[in-house]
Amino acid sequence: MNTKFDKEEFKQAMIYALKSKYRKKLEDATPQEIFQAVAYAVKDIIVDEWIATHKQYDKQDVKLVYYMSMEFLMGRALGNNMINLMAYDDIKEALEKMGLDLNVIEDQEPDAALGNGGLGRLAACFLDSLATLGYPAYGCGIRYRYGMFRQKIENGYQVEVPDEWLVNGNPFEVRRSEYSTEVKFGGYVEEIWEGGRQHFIQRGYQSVMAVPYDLPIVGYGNNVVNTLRIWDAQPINLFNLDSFDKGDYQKAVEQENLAKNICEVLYPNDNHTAGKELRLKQQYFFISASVQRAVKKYKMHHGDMRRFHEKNSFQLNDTHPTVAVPELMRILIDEEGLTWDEAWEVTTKTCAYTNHTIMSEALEKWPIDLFKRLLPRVYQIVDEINRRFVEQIRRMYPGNESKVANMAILYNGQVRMAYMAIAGSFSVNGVAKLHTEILKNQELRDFYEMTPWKFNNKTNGITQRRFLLHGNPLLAKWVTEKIGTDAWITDLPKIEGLAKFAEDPQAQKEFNEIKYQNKLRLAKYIKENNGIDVDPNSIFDVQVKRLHEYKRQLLNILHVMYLYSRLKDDPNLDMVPRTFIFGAKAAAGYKRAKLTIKLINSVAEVVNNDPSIQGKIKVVFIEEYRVSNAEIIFAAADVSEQISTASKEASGTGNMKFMLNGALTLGTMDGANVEIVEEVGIENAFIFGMSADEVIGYEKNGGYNPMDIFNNDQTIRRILMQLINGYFSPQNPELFRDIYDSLLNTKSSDRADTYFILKDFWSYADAQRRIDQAYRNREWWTKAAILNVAHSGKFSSDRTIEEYVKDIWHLDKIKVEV
Ligand code: 26W
Repeated sequence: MNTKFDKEEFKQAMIYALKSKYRKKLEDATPQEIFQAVAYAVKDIIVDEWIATHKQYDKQDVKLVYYMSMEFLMGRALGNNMINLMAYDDIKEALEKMGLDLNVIEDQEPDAALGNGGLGRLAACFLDSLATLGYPAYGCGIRYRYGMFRQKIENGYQVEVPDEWLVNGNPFEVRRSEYSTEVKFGGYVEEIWEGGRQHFIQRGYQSVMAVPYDLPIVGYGNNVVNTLRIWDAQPINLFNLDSFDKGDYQKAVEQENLAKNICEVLYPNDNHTAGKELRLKQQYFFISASVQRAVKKYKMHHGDMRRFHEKNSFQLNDTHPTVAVPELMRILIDEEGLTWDEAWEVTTKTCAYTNHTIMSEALEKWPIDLFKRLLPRVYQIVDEINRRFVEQIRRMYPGNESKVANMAILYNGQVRMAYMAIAGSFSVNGVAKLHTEILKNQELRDFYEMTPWKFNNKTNGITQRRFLLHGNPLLAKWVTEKIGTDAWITDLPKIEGLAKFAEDPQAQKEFNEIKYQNKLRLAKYIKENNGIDVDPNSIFDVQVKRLHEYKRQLLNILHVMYLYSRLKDDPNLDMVPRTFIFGAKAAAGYKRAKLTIKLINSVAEVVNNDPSIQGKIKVVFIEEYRVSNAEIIFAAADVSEQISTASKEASGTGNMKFMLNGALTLGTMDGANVEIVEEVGIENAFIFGMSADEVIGYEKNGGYNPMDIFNNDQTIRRILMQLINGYFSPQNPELFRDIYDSLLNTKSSDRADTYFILKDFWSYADAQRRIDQAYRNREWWTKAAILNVAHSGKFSSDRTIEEYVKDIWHLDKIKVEV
């Protein structure tokens, strides 16, 4: 309960917002207008704390972390803000008194989908934890006009629809034009001597004005409100010049277009770089603006730029913000007059880099020509960073040019961003234990050998405030009742207190009832959104995440096809009814991923409409998987599918959200699954498949030959033939040929079955069989589910953030009184 909350005051604030924003009375307002009014009333409460927090920053002269990220997958803000203000129940009641339903109001808010998947959602969880723990922090990103596309499923195919998330305005944002700053592109560098030193001046450039919008990040129950600052681009108004010649006019038009394009849209690629010029523009745009602001802010209270790192850390969320390294160098040298060595010292004590993937397609490399043309001065600095770095490599490994080839930042006509991030940072971290080991021993081995002290692990986490307290209110309330405290909300390991109820019959009954209610809630959602009836007594077996070959949704659906064939052979087959639930967006240009969505929907079409199998299997593809419906999905899951090819999933965070909500993991020993099993015990999960070492071993030897399996295994052959004989696509038997080929390499020159789907098939099917058996023993299953919740304590992003603070950022907490 928030002691400062006053229902009457809240109501008046709402009514005032309706009046001033829409000239309306409550009874005439639309649901969207009511949402806006509620949000403004909530913002009213937030702003006082927001101001107080920033006053406190100044007063304590705090060190700040800037979390630099091209993606922040925030989801909806209203519910979470109310929860963190500890005013959720009060507001809910106040609204009920006015005859308003909070759930309906929350559903009016579009998701802020300024991210693709795991990396973007992690950034959002981190902001929540930073504020809740009272650490001074800014998120720095881009205010995309269109976020992640909205997904429609038409005739089984994914169709992308623009995400116009800002059409009704964003009630929580505050435009801070007073902090606008210019960002320059292109032109050339003029070098002049003046005052006994060389100066570099960018000429003939185009520029845009970066305008920040601030979003409040409310800490849980501590009066702390941090800031997510997202930048918009505006043209610099050359038309206002008193006189301009033709050249200026041309330039003005070009600059206007540049500004219009930069923040237009989030690139919807996950783990795959398209190497587009506009993306590099986006990167430099938000980084230059953020770094300029950070420097200005520092200078308001400090004189010595050589001590900048004592008050600032820049955390680079993957390689996307890496241009922060040369940009900080540029500002320190060109604008602040530091020497190269001084500037390098500051930069490498300010920047820290997090790696989120080992997928080679995801490694960002920019053609030198493009980089130089777009960022001429920054490129000169990159060139010098590289020159010195290569020199250092040669000193360490005289005569060993392969080390240079393996590590140089500029190589083969490209700028290798990951290598620049490593060279320019004092810390390089992976996102789960296994992932960090693979970085050290395989992917980044040479860098690890050279500078082992830079490398460290920070296993990811998730915020329990959104994914339990908000997403699963029934379970949240039950946890608090059982363990006799709500301390888990800010101290998740406390949830361990549940373990002693795992076998208690009464507790089991209550737990199962809650799971059942959550399954009803999801069934209702599926009925409303997909028109499919699902049985809440069936096992809800869920795989929700981005669609990617390495995540192996294909393995899942092939297994469904296998089960279906068994049921066709034997309609009386004894199995617990199962609902296979999928949710995934495929990158718009990723053909095979999109075809996999079509395959899932085609199988669903056949299976769901075949009365002969008596409803034993249902397949559901949930359209438009996103943060807001994820909360409903996790709460309802029995089985959490985490089946990536071992070594490929850096961490995964969905796996943690399922665990927290009492689903059992069906997974490979990959990413954070390894640590989940460590916490909950392998006996309370269903683990299968090749190990990371085995996979890496095969890869080093050019893969394996899936044809051996195909030729010798009738069952697998039968399933695969269904991909090319029209079994699920009678109108077009060739429809799934590409998927078939990807597994068997009959035409293409790529290696076949790169993700070891056939090789892991029987091991997966066996794990699925064990699930079927285990679910029949309701006491056992419920016990295991409760134990999963009880042992999820490690996976709070609060723990992760404390580790970043202790090992990397070294921040002090602030205390805010209002
Ligand atoms: C350049 C295109 C691009 C876009 C996004 C390349 C790479 C990415 C991200 C690294 C993809 C991503 O979201 N990675 C995920 O990060 C999560 C948070 O650390 C991990 O839990 C996931 O395992 C990882 O796939």
